[in-house]
Amino acid sequence: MSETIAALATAYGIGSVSIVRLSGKDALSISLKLLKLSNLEPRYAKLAKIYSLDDEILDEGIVIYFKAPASFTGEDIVEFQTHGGVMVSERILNELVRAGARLAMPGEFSKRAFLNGKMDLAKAEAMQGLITSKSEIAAKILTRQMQGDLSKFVGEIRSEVVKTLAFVETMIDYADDDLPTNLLEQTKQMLLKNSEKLERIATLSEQRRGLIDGFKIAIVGKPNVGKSSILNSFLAYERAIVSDEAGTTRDRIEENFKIGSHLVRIIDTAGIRKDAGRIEQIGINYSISAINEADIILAVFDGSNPSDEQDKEIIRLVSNSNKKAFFILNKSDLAFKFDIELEGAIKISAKTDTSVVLKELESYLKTQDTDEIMLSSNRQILSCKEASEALRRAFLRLNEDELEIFAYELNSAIKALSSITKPFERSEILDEMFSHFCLGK
Ligand SMILES: Nc1nc2c(ncn2[C@@H]2O[C@H](COP(=O)(O)OP(=O)(O)OP(=O)(O)O)[C@@H](O)[C@H]2O)c(=O)[nH]1
Ligand SMILES: [Mg+2]
Repeated sequence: MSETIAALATAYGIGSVSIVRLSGKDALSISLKLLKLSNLEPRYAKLAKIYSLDDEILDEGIVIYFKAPASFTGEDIVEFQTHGGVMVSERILNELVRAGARLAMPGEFSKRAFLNGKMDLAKAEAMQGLITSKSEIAAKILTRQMQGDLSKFVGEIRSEVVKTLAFVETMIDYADDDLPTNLLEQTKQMLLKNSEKLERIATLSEQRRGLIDGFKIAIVGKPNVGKSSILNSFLAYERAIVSDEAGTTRDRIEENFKIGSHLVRIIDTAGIRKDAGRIEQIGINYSISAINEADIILAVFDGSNPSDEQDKEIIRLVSNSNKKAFFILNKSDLAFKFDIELEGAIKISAKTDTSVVLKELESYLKTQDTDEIMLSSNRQILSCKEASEALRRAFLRLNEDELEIFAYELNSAIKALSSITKPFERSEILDEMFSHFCLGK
């Protein structure tokens, strides 16, 4: 961490202000060179001219110096608030590099903050999740998580397990007696309770990944049933080509839009295509992959025609997927001829109004909102599952009176729990984790 790193901290593109961030032991001296100043007062916003090393003026902006350790990374940081757009900040970055800094890797500022003890891993991941979160509720949960909710939750379970382990190790070392029965019972309860708690939070978080990543909704159905018409109606513009020719949509089309407080991603697929009496495998594959990827499926049928084999295939695929699905009988402006009873099916005419589908989606998404703690990365989910399983195994060992293996399982649980918040020894795991962070963060 001896190098001084620099990066654009705001999004790359047009905006009124850009922030260039510099962190490391030479941050101040490098900045002073470009500012032609002899010093900067910590935590004071200073309006200053920024020069190149060749004395050319690059911009005039606000400069703020955060003296170590009272900064985001725990190192000296200087932030340059420059005029927005791409060119000004890029020129300043180039000069910072010429003056001795190097360009930061994605997540490198956060990684330094972590290594300098400014935040634990749970907080770092909550911060990253917050930046990319796709729903108001996720933003709420993750803000709380940054304040330490998840660390507290994990810490409490960890300390209960540590206490038990300490006690058991003493028993193994110093006593031949059996554990007192009331304590044994208490320990068993603790193991089961915490194993369930961890399992629950992992499962909930897995099911609700969409809160952070954005729920994916796939529109599937055979050709010509009105899938693209529904997409266009949702987006309120002609995004996809609609025609009475079966197989109009060949590629998959993806768009983001907001339903209630959720930013969702909707996928319009090519559907199952029939070719010379043979169901084309490629069409089926399109539908299957969209169904697998999606959190929610809109299975569309043409209500003005009797069902056929292809409709049945869609129903089968959707039912087997175990995903949340809405059945939609489209073309309700025409005479109704569909002959399969689909529970809860929504009748619409994409030509006139799809708002009832949006309402159903919105109320379903609302049911996914939660006030509970959520794990914001797969890494956290995996660690919680590992800890939960280790506690369950520990419970079984205790039942069989195998105290040494019991202690080993408790250790595994503690290790898994610690990995959520506390340092990993293996630096490549850290590199892997922080590399998914934004540049300049
Ligand atoms: N009468 C009526 N026609 C509709 C309705 N919705 C769609 N259509 C018509 O059905 C035809 C097919 O619509 P699309 O939206 O292209 O259907 P699709 O499912 O995307 O078709 P592919 O892309 O070929 O798989 C077009 O001619 C639409 O105008 C509806 O509610 N009522
Ligand atoms: Mg289409």
